Amino acid sequence: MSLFLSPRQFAEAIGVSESSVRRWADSGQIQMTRTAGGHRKIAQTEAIRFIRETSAQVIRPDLLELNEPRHRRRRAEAFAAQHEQLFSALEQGDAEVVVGLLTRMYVGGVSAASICDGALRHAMQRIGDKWPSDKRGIFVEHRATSICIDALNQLRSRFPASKDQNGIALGGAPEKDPYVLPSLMAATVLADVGFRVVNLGPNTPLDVLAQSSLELNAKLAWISFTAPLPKAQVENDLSKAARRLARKKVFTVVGGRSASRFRLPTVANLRAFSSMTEMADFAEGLLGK
Ligand code: B12
Repeated sequence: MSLFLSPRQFAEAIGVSESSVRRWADSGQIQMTRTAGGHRKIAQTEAIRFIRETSAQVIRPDLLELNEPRHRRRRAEAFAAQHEQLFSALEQGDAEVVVGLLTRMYVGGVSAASICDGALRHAMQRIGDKWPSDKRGIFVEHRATSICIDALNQLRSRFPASKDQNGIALGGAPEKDPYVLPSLMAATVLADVGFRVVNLGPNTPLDVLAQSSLELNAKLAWISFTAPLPKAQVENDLSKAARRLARKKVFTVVGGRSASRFRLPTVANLRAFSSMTEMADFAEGLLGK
């Protein structure tokens, strides 16, 4: 929500002319502030004070965004309902519903990063928590993972093709890390931002990942850590790979639920992010968006 109104918005909200509002501001009856760009604005709290004190009649409450809390509550409720539906569909193995929900969210303006960090992550977390390691749990977990893989690939097919020939991103999860979804999510998010992506997936030796990134002239190489791998080995492999990539000015981006276990090497082009959203912001910057 914007906590400020333009003089015109305020004027329309109470049914007066914009010049009246400016006159009140000049005579100090209502306070205006200036934005960084030099535009005059009225804080919502100041607008409300003025209306109360002068008994001005509000004819367009929507312009004052006074209905906002209800909108926000409705939006939060809609989000919660979508999260719940996604969890049930994944738990019950209903692939069509999952694809439909993700598509609706995306078409409704939710970024791939928010879908991954929000609904998808929470649903998979609940599946992991609800089904501890018994046979039924393995079945539900594997089926849900497989549905998510299909759904993310279908979602990606809806993104416009990248026109930036230099914007290649390549990545995967390290050797002995079997997790498919985290790296696929990174690929999906980077494609949404506009990169051309190559996802090497789970179980990729980091020297192979570095070598392939250099061969393809990638701008960014992501590494997703989920499995609790031996610290010393990972730190050594990561340090070598990140240094190699940094020499050619490639950015190494690391993340994943076990990434914080490792001591990261001090390398100029290495970045660690805890969410897809943070990575997407950084990646947009790299593409100059
Ligand atoms: C599916 C699953 C499996 C499947 C994986 C199938 C496959 N091929 O992918 C299988 C069956 C292999 C499996 C095995 C095991 N699993 Co498991 N698994 C899960 C589960 C349910 C979902 C994982 C997933 O895909 N999540 C979706 C991802 C995308 O979410 P995320 O990892 O949180 O990622 C987010 C961020 O970390 C970040 N991120 C991730 N990667 C990256 C990368 C970059 C670059 C950036 C910027 C950000 C980023 O963004 C993501 C979106 O927000 C989780 C539960 C959970 N909470 O996630 C347990 C879970 C991870 N597993 C767990 C365990 C214990 C195991 C096993 C040890 C079980 C066992 N007894 O054998 C084995 C270990 C396997 C191994 N070799 O390490 C534990 C881990 C506990 C811990 N602290 O280490 C969890 C948390 C379940 C639990 N609640 O206890 N598992």
